[in-house]
Amino acid sequence: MQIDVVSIFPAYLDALQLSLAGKAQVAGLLQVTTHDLRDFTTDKHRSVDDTPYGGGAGMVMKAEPWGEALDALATDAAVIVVPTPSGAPFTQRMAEQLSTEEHLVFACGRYEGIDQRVIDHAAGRWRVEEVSLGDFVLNGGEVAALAMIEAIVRLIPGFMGNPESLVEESHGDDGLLEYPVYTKPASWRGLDVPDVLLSGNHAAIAAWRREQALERTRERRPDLLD
Ligand code: 6GU
Repeated sequence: MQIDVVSIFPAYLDALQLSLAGKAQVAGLLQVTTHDLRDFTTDKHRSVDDTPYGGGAGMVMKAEPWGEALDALATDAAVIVVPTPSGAPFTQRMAEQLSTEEHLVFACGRYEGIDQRVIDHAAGRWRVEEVSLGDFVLNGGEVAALAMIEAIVRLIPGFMGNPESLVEESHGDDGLLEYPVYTKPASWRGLDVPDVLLSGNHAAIAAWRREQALERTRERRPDLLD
């Protein structure tokens, strides 16, 4: 998979060279390339933003550099991902789908967002997904893109050292949050690991874990049970 990320702060994405995503790149499963939006400007001030039509606070990212960047980077096979708090929710299902694509281009906006004509024009040429991480506001799309890319690339076949760890996790196929987990020692600061986990009774362990997952989901995310 090829991932291109366009941002005025490409260094935000440096963390992708670390850890598993870095190993996946060395192994050739993944290539992440970051780009500075200002390299696609043509004016001497390399300006990327301007005041909003209609007035209001803040600045809007200009269409021209984004148009040039997408023209230069997006192949016919590309899916354009635009992280924005006004996007559709980014979900595990979306991560699974995007992990099957051969080329993703992340367009990271700052300020009040990108001129809407960039998205509308791109949508005539590529699949464009405007996506949000949740109901809170970040200063720009970079941290959101980092999170989305990690969620996506860990699903690429061969990426995880132990693919079993993808099988039972929160937001998996059963739609429940993950059950609590424990490791040695069996007793720590007066707190004991639940007896059933030491019983060796695999059916009882599975039943306990399912009950815990249900209880957690009821408590924290009742919307997932509807
Ligand atoms: Cl995708 N972008 C920004 N700027 N803020 C967010 C977000 C995305 N998701 C949640 N908050």
